[in-house]
Amino acid sequence: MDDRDKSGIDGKNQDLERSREAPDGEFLTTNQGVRVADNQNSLKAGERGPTLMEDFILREKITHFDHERIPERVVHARGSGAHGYFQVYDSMADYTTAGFLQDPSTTTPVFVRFSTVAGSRGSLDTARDVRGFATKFYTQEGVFDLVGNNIPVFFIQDAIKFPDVIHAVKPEPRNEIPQAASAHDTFWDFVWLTPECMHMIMWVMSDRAIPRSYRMMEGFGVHSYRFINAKGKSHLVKFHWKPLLGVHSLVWDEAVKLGGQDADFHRRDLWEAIEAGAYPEWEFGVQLIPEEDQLKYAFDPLDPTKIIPEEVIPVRRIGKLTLNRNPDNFFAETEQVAFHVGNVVPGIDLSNDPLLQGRLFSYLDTQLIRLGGPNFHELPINRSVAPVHNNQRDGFMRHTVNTAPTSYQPNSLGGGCPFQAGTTNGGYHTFGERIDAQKIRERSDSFRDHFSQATLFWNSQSQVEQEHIVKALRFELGKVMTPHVRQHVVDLLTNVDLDLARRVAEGIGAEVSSNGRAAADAMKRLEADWDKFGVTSRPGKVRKQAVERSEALSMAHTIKDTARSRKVAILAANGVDGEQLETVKATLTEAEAVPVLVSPLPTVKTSSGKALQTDKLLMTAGSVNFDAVFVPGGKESAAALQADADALHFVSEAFKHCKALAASGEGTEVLLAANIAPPSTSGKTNGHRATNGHSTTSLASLGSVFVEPKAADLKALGKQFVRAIAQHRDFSREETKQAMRVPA
Ligand code: HDE
Repeated sequence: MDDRDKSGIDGKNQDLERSREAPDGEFLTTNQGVRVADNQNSLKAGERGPTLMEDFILREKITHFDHERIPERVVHARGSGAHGYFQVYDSMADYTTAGFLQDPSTTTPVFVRFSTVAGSRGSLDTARDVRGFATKFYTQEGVFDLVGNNIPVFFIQDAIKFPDVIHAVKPEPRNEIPQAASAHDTFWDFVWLTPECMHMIMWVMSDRAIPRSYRMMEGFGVHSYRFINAKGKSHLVKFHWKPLLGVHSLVWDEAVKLGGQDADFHRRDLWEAIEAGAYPEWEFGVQLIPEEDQLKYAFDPLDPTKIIPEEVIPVRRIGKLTLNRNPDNFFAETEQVAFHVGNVVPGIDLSNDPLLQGRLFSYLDTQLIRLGGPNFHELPINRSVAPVHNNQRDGFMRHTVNTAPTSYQPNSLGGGCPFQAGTTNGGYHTFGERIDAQKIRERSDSFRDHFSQATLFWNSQSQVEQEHIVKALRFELGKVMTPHVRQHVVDLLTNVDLDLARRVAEGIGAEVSSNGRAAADAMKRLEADWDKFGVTSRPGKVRKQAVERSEALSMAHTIKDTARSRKVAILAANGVDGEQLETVKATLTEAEAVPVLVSPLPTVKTSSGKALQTDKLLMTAGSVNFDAVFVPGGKESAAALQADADALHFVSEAFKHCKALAASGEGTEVLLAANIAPPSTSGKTNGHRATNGHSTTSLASLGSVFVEPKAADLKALGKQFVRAIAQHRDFSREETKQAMRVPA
């Protein structure tokens, strides 16, 4: 008999209900349910006497407190999670028997945990780092975990190198410095000695490593997995998550400042969006390779340092993930959730990717130390909604009360239960891949091309994206104190792209030969030093990729059609023109953006005397917390803001970060006072002149700065503003930055 849960979308929520506790209207008790009469005073021998050992209430409370902490994850310690559901668009029966991928009417509850990798649990959200994107599908056939990242490749090809790369990136062993940062000697020392890192290095030095939001990141399964259909046919499959808000990033200066302004920036963003009903959504994509075609490409699909370019095999979008509920309790859910790449369901199988193979060991093992024993699958967030019956017994913290008279199989005393399912009753069946090989400790030759996809990534970036990669590398290597480490990373870059290497070298004082043999010279230098340190994973022949550029690799081509959930600061002080403020605010709200009143004052009085509650005091909210800024008119308000250095900095910083700006009426003068102007405007006399000589007409010539000095058509202003916010940033400002009067 099949007693599987059929409760669908709300299944996990109902399941969690069994474990929820709420104190509403209840008395305080001990853990034994005894009511506590006094929670303010311990039991003492007399008024001024010592506390008594006897005080079991005190001892229970303090003992529990002393044991509140569990070991944080060794990687991905800092995270943020949310509940949601998944729905497939069309049956995938041609490729897989996985039940949750058969029927568009099936909704599968999920829990997703996003994370940074290197930092500890209390570190900042906006560090330059890979982001984890781990999804637990509570399917009717058991739990399927897709434990992925926001970058489609990894640093290393073999699991045996994982402790090394993580030790290298973690704070240095002598002084535990720096926290949550790769910009230090040991990381880059590992990189130059591990050339297979180069493709991943390009991604982590790009703005992908500083996402604007968890909601605006792609996700990737990284490894090839397998889909198996009812006939037993196998396809290798790469999994993708494509965010419907597009893929957007911070700029580095912003990321650094957010570390101080709001270390919880990504957590808060996810939490607030879900609370506000702006549910984040991703489409689930697959790239499929028939089993027999594995070796047909210019990369080995088992090599986790390689992508399948989307031009070679398009990503087929097969379903949608929606996150619609915040956890009730961070520890119980986000901290205790335990993912495992070995949690697969029938129809989804593993590949021989040597990194995936090592992970299959690691994830179960790590939960034993982190969650203290083998029963972590019983924790509410981890337990399957499909029923669990087996002969596993006992262990620390066992929750299940097994009532059967037997705990072995085969048995007759327990009626033979639980029965083996076989494949006819939905039992998991492993793909019968034929393996006939000698045991070796070696890397496949098909894994040795370490540069061609790094070059593909570089070539696919926009001019601005390339410049950001150069700056990131200069920053990171600029913090490396050992000259030979810096030089050898540049030597590796020389083999990725000569122009890239030259630009980085220039900024950090490294060398690139100018004799036309730069790459060969760099490789010679590397080979000599690799010999000294016993490096065996040498690069082999560079393979010609099918494409020289791939649009999918650049964020410049992403979705830019919505201002939904974007935070817009409305900067105002007493005397603000309430009508201007409300008109633009209404347009923003209509576009589902989130207007936030920012002011030096806790309450703002409009020119008509209305009192508005400030949402964020200027001193608590830098412009880095917002996607765009609007400064409404009102003589008194504009004058106060022009006289306030923090307000001017707020505006000019948003401009520097290429964000959309708008101003109406006298608000325009605040922009001018903040020195926002294209270079040609200084000294021009047409248009409304501010005291510093810049003009509002010239402001209007800045693509994404919108001004209405006469406050005539504010609806049109609002609409233009919304369109610019949807563009995320106006990077043309960076392209011409050198020439522009941008305050530092
Ligand atoms: Fe992980 N990884 N990893 N990893 N990983 C962990 O498991 C490990 C790798 C990823 O939100 C740990 O429960 C090894 C690739 C995510 O709870 C640990 C190797 C990818 C998360 C572990 C890798 C990931 C983890 C630490 C190389 C992207 C957070 C805590 C063989 C495809 C999951 C834990 C969460 C967490 C081991 C490489 C993603 C130690 C040995 C590649 C998203 O088991």
